[in-house]
Parts: sequence; structure tokens; C-alpha cells
Amino acid sequence: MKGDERSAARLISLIEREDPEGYRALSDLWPPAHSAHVIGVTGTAGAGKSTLINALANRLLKEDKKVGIVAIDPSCSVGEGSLLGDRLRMKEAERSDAVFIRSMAQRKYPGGVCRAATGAVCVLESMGKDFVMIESIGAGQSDKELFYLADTIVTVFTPEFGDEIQLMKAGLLEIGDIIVVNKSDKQGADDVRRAIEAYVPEAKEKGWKAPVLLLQADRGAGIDELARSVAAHGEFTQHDKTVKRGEKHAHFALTLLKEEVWKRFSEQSSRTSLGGALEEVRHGRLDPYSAVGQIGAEFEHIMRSGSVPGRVRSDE
Ligand SMILES: Nc1nc2c(ncn2[C@@H]2O[C@H](COP(=O)(O)OP(=O)(O)OP(=O)(O)O)[C@@H](O)[C@H]2O)c(=O)[nH]1
Ligand SMILES: [Mg+2]
Repeated sequence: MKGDERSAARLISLIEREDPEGYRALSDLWPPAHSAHVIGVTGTAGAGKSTLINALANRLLKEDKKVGIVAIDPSCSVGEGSLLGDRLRMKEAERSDAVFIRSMAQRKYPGGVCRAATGAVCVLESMGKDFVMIESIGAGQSDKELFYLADTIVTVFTPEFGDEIQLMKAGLLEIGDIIVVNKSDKQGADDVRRAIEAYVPEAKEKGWKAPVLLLQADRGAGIDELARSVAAHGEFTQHDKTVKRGEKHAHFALTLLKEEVWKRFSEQSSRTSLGGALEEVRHGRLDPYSAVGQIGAEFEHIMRSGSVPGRVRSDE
């Protein structure tokens, strides 16, 4: 809470490794003493997310804000691979000691992006960061998870990308509170901006219509307007932020619970007919509904009594 970076880095590592010590420390910090404006940045590979975060971070640093950055690496599990490219592109921002950058591996199970990132956000807030930015590759599930992590979501498109409509269908557009068409120096940028604008949902009950902004992140052109939109959305969400956060954390707890239940269930699977029933399904002897019904009933029995009911063999 004094802002020591090494402690923060260590705590995030513990959380990332799902170490009980890390979770204990996290519960001591909860709820964070200081609340940050959490900005999620998503978009296709190479759209300029890191460059945008770098530019926005520098801009915020100039206003004496403290910034934390979490980059979610989609390509590798913990300890593998590197974010060297991202690190290099974010170097400018990293030079300042007011900024803290952390990369995390994306997990392969549900709740992947969120699992450690929620903890990391709490650590960064406790450190006193005013802004926390999360970079996440726009890939279905991780976008939805970003929704449960961030106060403001910035979606990044580029004119280079051929089939924008596909992305819109995939929901990238819907989750954006601010939509950026980056690489405005490329041909057709304004056409793409106008095309996207036509698709942006009206404000409706949300009370907020996502602005569609042109940006050239590598030159910082348009970054002022982006910063203004981020601030405006921050104000917009401010009034019921605590409620929203609480809602999001409750939802996250449910995601974790699903994971936990599945984990415990798998651990018990040798005591149930799980393997056998799946084999029966595989060979076409049992239908999937009956298989799940059978396994579910067994599991319920284990939960109640700690013992397995008499198994029913499908050939009987
Ligand atoms: N022409 C042009 N290039 C840009 C702009 N912004 C970023 N780039 C370049 O686009 C490339 C990708 O930028 P990144 O910021 O790494 O993109 P990213 O979305 O973080 O990429 P991944 O994390 O790999 O998905 C880099 O070579 C940047 O220099 C821009 O406004 N115009
Ligand atoms: Mg990147």
C-alpha cells in the first residue's frame, strides 16, 4: 500500500500461481483502499492496442496520474513465451516510475483472463494507481471477461482489417464504451469510422452512446480526444461505480465457482462412472443426456454421503 513495486510484483505472481498465501494477502487488501479507473483495451491482433496504451499512459503521466498496465498474453501459459514485442513498444511508458507494467498469461479454462487479472487490478489499486489499463486480445470469451474487469472498455479497429462486420457480429462492437479506429494514416480510415458509427447501438437506457474516434496511436494523433472520452465515460460510470463493481465481482465469483465445482468434480471422477459413461456415449450406446443425468446423480450422492451409489452398467 506504500506503492512498493517489488512487493506488488511478488503478490501478483503469487496470485497468478494460485498460491494460498497470495489469496490471503489479497483478502487483507480487499476492498482496495484506493479506487482506480480501470480501462480495458481490446481489438484484433496488431490493431495497435499496446501502442494506444503506451500513448494514453504517457498522456496520463503528464497529468501526474499513476498508471498500472496489465497485458494479457493470449499465446502462452505461465512462464512460457515472452511479451518482448509488447514490452518494447511500451518501453516509453515504462521508463517512468509512476507506471507499473505487468504481463500475464491467459489461462485456458473459463475465467481465464479474469482469474489472476482481477487480483492484479486489486493490487494495483491498493498501490494507489489512478488508472489501470488491461490489454486483451479480442477473442470472444476474453472480451466478455474484460467486461467484468473494466469500468471502461476501449475497442480498437483498423482500416486494414477486411471484414469489420464479422467482428461486429462477434460482439466486439457491443462491448465497446469507446470505439477507436486506429491507424488513421492508412487509407479508408474515415470510411471505416463512418461504417462503424452506423452500427453503434443508440444510447437507449444505458445513457451512453459509444463515440467512434480516429486515432494514429504511434504518433499520438487523436490521443487528447481519446483521453477526453475516457474521462467522460469515467464520470458517467462514477455515480454507481461501487454497485457496478460489486455486481461484477459477484459475477466473477460465480465464474470461479464453476471452475471450482468442475475441479472438485474431476477429482472425484474416479469414484463415478464418468469415464465409463463417456465411453458409452462415444460408442453410441448411451445418449449424452442420460450420461450426464447418471453422472450428476452419482455426484450428488457423493456430495451427500461421501460414498458412491451402486453403479448401473449400461449393458445390464
Ligand atoms: N501506421 C500505423 N501503424 C501503427 C499505428 N499504431 C500502431 N501501429 C503499428 O502497428 C503495429 C502493431 O502495434 P501494437 O501496438 O503492437 O498492436 P497490438 O494490438 O498491441 O498487437 P498485439 O498485442 O500483438 O495484438 C506496430 O508495428 C505499431 O508500430 C498507427 O496509428 N499507424
Ligand atoms: Mg499488444
